[in-house]
Amino acid sequence: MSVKSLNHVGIAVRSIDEQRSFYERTLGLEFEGLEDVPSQKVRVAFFRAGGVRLELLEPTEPDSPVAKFLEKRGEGLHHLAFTVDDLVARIAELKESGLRMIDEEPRPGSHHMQIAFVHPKSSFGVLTELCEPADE
Ligand code: CMX
Repeated sequence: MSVKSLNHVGIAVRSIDEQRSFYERTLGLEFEGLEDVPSQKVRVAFFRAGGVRLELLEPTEPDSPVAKFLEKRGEGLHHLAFTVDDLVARIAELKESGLRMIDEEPRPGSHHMQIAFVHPKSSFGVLTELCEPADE
């Protein structure tokens, strides 16, 4: 399998409003907008950093995976997301090679992407997301 590119870096935050000006004003990154992702129980803010995005993730429910993460580890790097072709086939390859998938089939993510997560225990402690534009 080969990924096409690093799509975005996910950062868990308690409050997007509190952190937005650091990324937008202090670092001068382009703010691309806010989105609710009900399937993941998060609200996200995107910033463009060259060819890569930063995704700030704020939990919207106490049982959101990001709420659990914040409780356990605090704010900071949450996941890396890589763009792939044919997500269904990539998931099958990873499962065949013995990796533990959180998502065994694609599910909807932000930015009109279909996504699937590899369990961090199978990716050396780094939560890894594969994503594919939904209309491809
Ligand atoms: N990065 C690295 N390790 C992580 C992690 C993360 N983001 N989140 C959890 N873990 C680790 C925990 O520290 C824990 O490790 P230890 O057993 O060594 O303590 C282990 O994974 C299990 O974690 P847990 O707190 O017991 O939580 P759960 O098992 O309930 O869930 C996980 C963990 C990764 C399966 C869950 O967070 C998940 O399904 N994540 C994928 C979905 C997601 O994160 N969505 C939000 C982003 C959506 C988006 O980008 O749109």
